[in-house]
Amino acid sequence: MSKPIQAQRLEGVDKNIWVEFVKLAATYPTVNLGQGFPDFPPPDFVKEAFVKAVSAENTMVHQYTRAFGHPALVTILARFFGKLLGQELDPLTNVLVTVGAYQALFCCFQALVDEGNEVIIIEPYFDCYEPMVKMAGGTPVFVQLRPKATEAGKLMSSRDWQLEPAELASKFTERTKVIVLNSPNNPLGKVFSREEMELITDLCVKHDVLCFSDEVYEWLVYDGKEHIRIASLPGMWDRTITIGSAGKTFSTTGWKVGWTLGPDRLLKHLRTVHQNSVYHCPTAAQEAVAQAFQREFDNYGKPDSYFVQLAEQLQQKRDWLVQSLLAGGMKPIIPEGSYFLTADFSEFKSELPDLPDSDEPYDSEFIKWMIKNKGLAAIPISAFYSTPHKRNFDHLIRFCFAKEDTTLKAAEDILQQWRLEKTGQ
Ligand code: IK2
Repeated sequence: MSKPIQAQRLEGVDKNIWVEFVKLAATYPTVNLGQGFPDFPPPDFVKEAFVKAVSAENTMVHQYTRAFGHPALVTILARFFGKLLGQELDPLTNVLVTVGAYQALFCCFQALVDEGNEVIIIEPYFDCYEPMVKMAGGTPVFVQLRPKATEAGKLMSSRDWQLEPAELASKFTERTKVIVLNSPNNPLGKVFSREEMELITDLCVKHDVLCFSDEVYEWLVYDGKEHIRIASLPGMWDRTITIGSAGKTFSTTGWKVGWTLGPDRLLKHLRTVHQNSVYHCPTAAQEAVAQAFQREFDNYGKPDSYFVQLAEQLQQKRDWLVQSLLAGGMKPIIPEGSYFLTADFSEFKSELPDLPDSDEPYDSEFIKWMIKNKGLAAIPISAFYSTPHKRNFDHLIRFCFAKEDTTLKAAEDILQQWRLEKTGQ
């Protein structure tokens, strides 16, 4: 008998929504509101920092740097986030630089989740959490954000999606090792309130559970909403790993610079995974991100701060897309943060020819049809749910509004034209 080729840990984790939908959007001419990246350039000071890094007289910027983070970057990250977390951070032991937030997440699960451990994931969730838990040998346990009924005539907000405290508490068992928190959340854009964070904190402390807090959209909060860092709540620093992304922070997703912040007792195990996998991240991009953070440190909270400006810009883009979708006949859920907006497309259900034999969720079929027939790309919400729940919300699709005004205008035109065709007016 021939030997099995595939390692068992890859069982059931081979499909990936990004591989499939990025390819589709590239195959057909589309206005791409699918994958979460800005199609506008990063600010000049960020681009200049990169150019300066590679043209610097210090030729060592072209060589390996410190495995766990370029010294200039870990130093400024420790200063910057130490202030925000109310915690003295040691650049060498409390910060680890990674290949984007994606590798940060991978290090967390590989380092701290074992066979038999349960990991609580809040649905809808950034899709990679589930396969990463499984590859580490753990068991994902899902708890849903439940949409509350809204007043007639009022648009739903991501704030209306809430955890049921008793339901959440029931998921914590002796086997629970970690809860994953993502605020602002991808895909809904929900920004968890202090009360919701306190509920999670109490349960983590009571059951001795760790928290992986994915905060890649930390600067992208709207309408004066506050981003709360769970590691800053009493009792949480010592049990939390905070994950960040320069891609989302400086509109440079292609640089793939990310980081984790946390106590040495946790980070030392992440360093073991890191040194035995990628070992080290590109030096020049780290140097540029360090310079960009230094500039933001000096401008913190001021009108010149990119973090302030980017949130203002994106709030306007969010509002534009909300109006376009409403005019086009979809019902948007207003996000309080992130790059994303989720919309109900139930009114369009009759558009698609019947596909009785398809075992694919309806939202996925709909987007494939929309890409091919209308030239507009989005991402199905079913991709952000576990298999048993995928069909419960397949009347929703996710749009990315971190796009040039010309892209948003092109999307508006498509929706308008589509509406005209539907209504015949
Ligand atoms: N965590 C979350 C919540 C993310 O959204 C991302 C980036 N994903 O964006 C693609 C999309 O949803 O369209 C990451 C982590 C990974 O971040 P990075 O690019 O720094 O690896």
